[in-house]
Amino acid sequence: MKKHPVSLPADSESYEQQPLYVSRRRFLLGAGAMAGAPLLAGLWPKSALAEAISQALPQFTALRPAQKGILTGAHWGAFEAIVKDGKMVDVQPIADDPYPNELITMAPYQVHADNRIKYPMVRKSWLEGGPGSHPELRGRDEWVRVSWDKALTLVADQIRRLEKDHGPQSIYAGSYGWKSVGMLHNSRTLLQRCLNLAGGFLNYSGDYSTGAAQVIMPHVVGSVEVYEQQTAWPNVIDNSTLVIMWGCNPMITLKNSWNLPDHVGQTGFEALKKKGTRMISIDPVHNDSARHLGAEWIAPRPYTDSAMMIGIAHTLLTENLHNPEFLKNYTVGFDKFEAYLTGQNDGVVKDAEWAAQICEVDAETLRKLARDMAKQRTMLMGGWGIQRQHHGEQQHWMLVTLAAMLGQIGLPGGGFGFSYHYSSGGSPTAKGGILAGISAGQNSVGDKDWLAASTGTGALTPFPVARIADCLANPGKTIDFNGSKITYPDVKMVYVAGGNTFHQHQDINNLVKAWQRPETIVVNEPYWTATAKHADIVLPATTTYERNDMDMGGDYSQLYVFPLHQCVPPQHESRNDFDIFAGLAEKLGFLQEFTEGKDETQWLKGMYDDLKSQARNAKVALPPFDMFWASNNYVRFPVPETNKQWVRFADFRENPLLNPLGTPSGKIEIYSDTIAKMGYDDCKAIPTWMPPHEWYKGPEAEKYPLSLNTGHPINRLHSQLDNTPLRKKYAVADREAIWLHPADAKQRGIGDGDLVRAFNDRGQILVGAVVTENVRQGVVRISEGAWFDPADPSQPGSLCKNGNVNCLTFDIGSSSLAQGNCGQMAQLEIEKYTGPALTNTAHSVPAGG
Ligand SMILES: Nc1nc2c(c(=O)[nH]1)N[C@H]1C(S)=C(S)[C@@H](COP(=O)(O)OP(=O)(O)OC[C@H]3O[C@@H](n4cnc5c(=O)[nH]c(N)nc54)[C@H](O)[C@@H]3O)O[C@H]1N2
Ligand SMILES: Nc1nc2c(c(=O)[nH]1)N[C@H]1C(S)=C(S)[C@@H](COP(=O)(O)OP(=O)(O)OC[C@H]3O[C@@H](n4cnc5c(=O)[nH]c(N)nc54)[C@H](O)[C@@H]3O)O[C@H]1N2
Ligand SMILES: [Mo]
Repeated sequence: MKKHPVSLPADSESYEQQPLYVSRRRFLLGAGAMAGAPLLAGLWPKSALAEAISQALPQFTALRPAQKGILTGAHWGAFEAIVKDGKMVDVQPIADDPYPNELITMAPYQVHADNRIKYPMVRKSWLEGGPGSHPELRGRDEWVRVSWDKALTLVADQIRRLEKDHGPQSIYAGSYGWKSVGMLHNSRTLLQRCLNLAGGFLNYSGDYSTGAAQVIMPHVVGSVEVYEQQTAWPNVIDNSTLVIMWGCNPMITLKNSWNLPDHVGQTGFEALKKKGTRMISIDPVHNDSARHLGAEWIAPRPYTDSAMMIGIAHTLLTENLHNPEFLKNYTVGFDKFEAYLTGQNDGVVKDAEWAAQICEVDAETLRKLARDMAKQRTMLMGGWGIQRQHHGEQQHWMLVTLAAMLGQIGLPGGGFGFSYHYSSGGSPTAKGGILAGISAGQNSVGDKDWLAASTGTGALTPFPVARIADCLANPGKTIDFNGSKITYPDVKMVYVAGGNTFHQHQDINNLVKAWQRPETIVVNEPYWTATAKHADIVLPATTTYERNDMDMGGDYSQLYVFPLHQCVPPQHESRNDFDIFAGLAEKLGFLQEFTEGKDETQWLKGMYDDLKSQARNAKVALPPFDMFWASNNYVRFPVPETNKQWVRFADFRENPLLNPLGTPSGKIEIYSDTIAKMGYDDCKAIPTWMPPHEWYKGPEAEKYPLSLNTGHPINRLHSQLDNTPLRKKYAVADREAIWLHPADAKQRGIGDGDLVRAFNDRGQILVGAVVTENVRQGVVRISEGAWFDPADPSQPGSLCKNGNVNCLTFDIGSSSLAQGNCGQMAQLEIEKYTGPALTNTAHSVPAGG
């Protein structure tokens, strides 16, 4: 099979016993003893060993001749850390990173940040009054320092009590979030491993990234699609003559990856630019990618994309630009969609004029787009912001429908791709092996009776992740989800390790209230984030640079294996999440099961040995673990030539009977009988335009005329790095920036650099004005990720002094089908801020901390 499924590797098993960190000193001694390698001087010298091996084994690269530091890395890239006197002082990118990312320069500031959590801490009222004491004081109570032993005892006691008295569904330990790279020190997995051994826990399904798309796509094309390998970049560069970036800002979003990035995606876009391939960006924001790549800019009204696509489809149909042959052989239900386009049933013709009065892109531009797409080899690259919306399912369904009408799916350089902007989808897949990380184990669910009583089935059903506030606030409530019903249990404890709920979730002021329902909230964190500040017990966690680990580089390419060497000792009293959960496991009586008797090095060696035997099967030789580790070098696997020309859906196109899609019909479903049978009025059986919950034409627009765009930040990963000096690059008057159009600014007397209050009925935030023609009039852009910092934490809805945009978004599901989040939309108003001067305290340490 030519398929390149990219799923996160199945977690492996291994674990360690007396974890605690391996100190830098012990580590060096150990490494030296293992390999007899010339690396004992403290900093890694030019590695003669690496050179020697790489001559014998080309995949064990010696691409870093000027090695200066210790090889480690992050979501933003692999790099060498320069350490002096036990402090990280500088970094340099690895030599063959084709597109180094400035974010790596913040590593020293991450390690030595002023707002690290230094010690285990307990919220005063909780410590004094026990679980459930004064939950309204979360976020403003005092903190009390306790010993590790005391902190672990407090947490273990709650886990034990709740598992016994209220069952596993009373502990929400899903802990959604981007944590850090590393296959061993994987905070969320470790949390779940511990809670599984304790008797089970409540989990979530889906994610904040593609909540809507990943649920609708299996009904349409038989796979989640958003995380699948794409037609390989060399093939796109050779064959595509028109590239549409639909709500897609790849030069920014490709900076970071789930694993370490290979940064191949940016080189693909650069190659298109160099070749002069025509590119069009469809986005209410003239985004950085469009500007850098010289793409044409078409700016629809936000949240109206499916109407715009439907209008284009109508032109394709009526001007006979569609491909009936393809529709007949490879899709089902086009006739029903055609009836919708022509208004057969509702009397509304969905032509370009109809679309134009919704999306406010003129009809002639839409018709021209249709003609341009049809007359050449067109690749539709869909970003994900367009589906992080009410009815967000429709956008990707419509993009697939457009591509199906064009009939180029499965042809070189044609069709659609939903991850060219993410983790380098389309970076050709290498041949070697995949690291399997530590596993969460089974959700064993100790006492089945609890579940039978609470769910009627004996199975613990995860809830769609973005329903968390709804779930916490409404035990017993039942919601629809993808054809089934989910009833929320009564959550009494929340445990977060590696996520930032008070950034990621919509309508933060609503979350503040829902967050007061559980009795106990535990957070493992390196920093005093808003989530940590709103906990009862915080356990200080290390950063990647304080521990040894390994990870893949290139989510889709599986191109590299990077060692992540410990650079400095754990700061203050912080511990690795592994050690924190091993400590809990010990208190709960299953230390051996948790660690499997292995320490950090043994776990890493086990993972590497497993990888090495996969590589051997693929006829790729790797050095033994000790040598790999001692050399301070990384592996770069070879990429087979055939993978460089791999075309997504080519096999399906070649023979749809032999290679059917995973849909009920085996074909692309423009009409889904499965969805029809669910009978939802907010997700129908064909892609449909439905006005969203809030938009510029809704009644809410009278009071709140501006449409919000909350794209992903240029110089952060979500909330990560907001507490570093890189914020000087984007913060305005020390607040998150708001980009607004000159006409909107003028109308309100706002000038560049002014402090602005942005508000609606849900909340208000302080932001700094950037007046720019790079946003469409009527639209404001505030990136997601600024740390929540309420001016008066005792007053829900008080002004957020740092500009957290999720104070303005609303918290409803995208539809009954997917229940994805709607983070990319809201109506709001802004005014020049004239109130008292307010100090930004988002990155400061709370009282007692
Ligand atoms: N309005 C709006 N909201 C959005 C979005 C949007 O577009 N608009 N985007 C959404 C999307 S796509 C996503 S993925 C989410 C992201 O939401 P999150 O994943 O919650 O965001 P991060 O800022 O990456 O938070 C990760 C947290 O883990 C901590 N951490 C890092 N390493 C470790 C570790 O080793 N151990 C422990 N214990 N903690 C660690 C970091 O300090 C940080 O606080 O946000 C979503 N929210
Ligand atoms: N630098 C950086 N890179 C990242 C991340 C990060 O935080 N920072 N996060 C990572 C993660 S977890 C994810 S999920 C991905 C996110 O990848 P995406 O979800 O694709 O990124 P966004 O920036 O949310 O949205 C992409 C573009 O969609 C546009 N857009 C928003 N609303 C609309 C609309 O209604 N119509 C149209 N046509 N366009 C619209 C935005 O203006 C933006 O330019 O990025 C990943 N990469
Ligand atoms: Mo995401």
